[in-house]
Amino acid sequence: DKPEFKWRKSYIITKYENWFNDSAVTDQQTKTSWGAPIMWEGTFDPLERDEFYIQKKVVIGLTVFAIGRYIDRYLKDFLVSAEQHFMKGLQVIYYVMVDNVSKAPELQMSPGRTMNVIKVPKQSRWQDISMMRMQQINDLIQDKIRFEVTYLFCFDVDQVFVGRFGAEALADSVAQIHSAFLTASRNQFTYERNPNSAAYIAPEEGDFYYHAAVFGGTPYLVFNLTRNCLDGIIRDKSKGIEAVWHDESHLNRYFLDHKPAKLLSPEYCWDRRPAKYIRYVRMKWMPKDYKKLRDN
Ligand code: 2GW
Ligand code: MN
Repeated sequence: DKPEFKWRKSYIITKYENWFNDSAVTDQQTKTSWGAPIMWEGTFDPLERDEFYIQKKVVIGLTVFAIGRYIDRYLKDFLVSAEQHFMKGLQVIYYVMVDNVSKAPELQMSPGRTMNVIKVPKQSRWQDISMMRMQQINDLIQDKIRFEVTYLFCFDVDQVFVGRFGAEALADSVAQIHSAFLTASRNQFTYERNPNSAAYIAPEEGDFYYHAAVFGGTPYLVFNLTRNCLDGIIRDKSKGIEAVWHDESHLNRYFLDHKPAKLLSPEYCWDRRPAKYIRYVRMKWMPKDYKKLRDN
């Protein structure tokens, strides 16, 4: 008999805000123990980076999913803001995955930028909508993206770009530090703690808590990442278990074993705390009405 998967709504609504360590981001770690840079405003020269990548004629891919109510609620704001701030001046190909193609917004793209709208099936459980992105990204890299882009970024849709998100973020594999856990200690990280899950991380393990709302790298390495996460998700499903933070738990397991080449500071995916907590905000979460969007 299968356990029933239920979203712990009360947990989310009441406890979520408490996760945030309510202090300004001051001391900035700019390098990991394995030598990967952590990108903060002031640690790079934006013009120099852009020049280098424009001359190399790189093409940047971006995947984003909007299924069901997320199309109307988030997709247009995400894309319009990406046109203003994401890899400005570089060649960009958007891969917009929706369950209803006719609802995708029609936008005027800047020169050198194109948008593909791709129909994907709607999973009935929202946890599967989130997790099965790993499968759909993996399939699309295999069939299409690997022939078209130099680097690929994969994003949640419930966020907007508000500042530069440029070539400094490019690397072979890129992970996003979750803003809520920047100053948290390892035992506060919400890794999967069930040893039977493929996403299990032992209490004495872990580098950072990564946010699945942003990850990227070369198509080859994002292929590897999505394949690994998907395999873990499927293995868990066959045992009737599901990791506490779904695809994000598996992503954290993956990056523990395959250290990312570059980390993005929380400037690149900032929560909704006022900007006084951080020097520069590049992307920020959109408000979420959990009741309305998660009532299923
Ligand atoms: C998600 C939750 C509840 C109800 C609906 C959905 C939903 C998600 C949906 O109806 N339509 C949809 O397109 N999505 C896609 O999945 C969309 O791209 C969205 O950004 C993504 C992840 O769902 P989201 O953003 O509501 O979840 P978060 O912000 O709590 O995401 C973190 O945790 C997730 C796993 O629970 C993922 O790992 C995600 O990458 C994390 O940022
Ligand atoms: Mn999200």
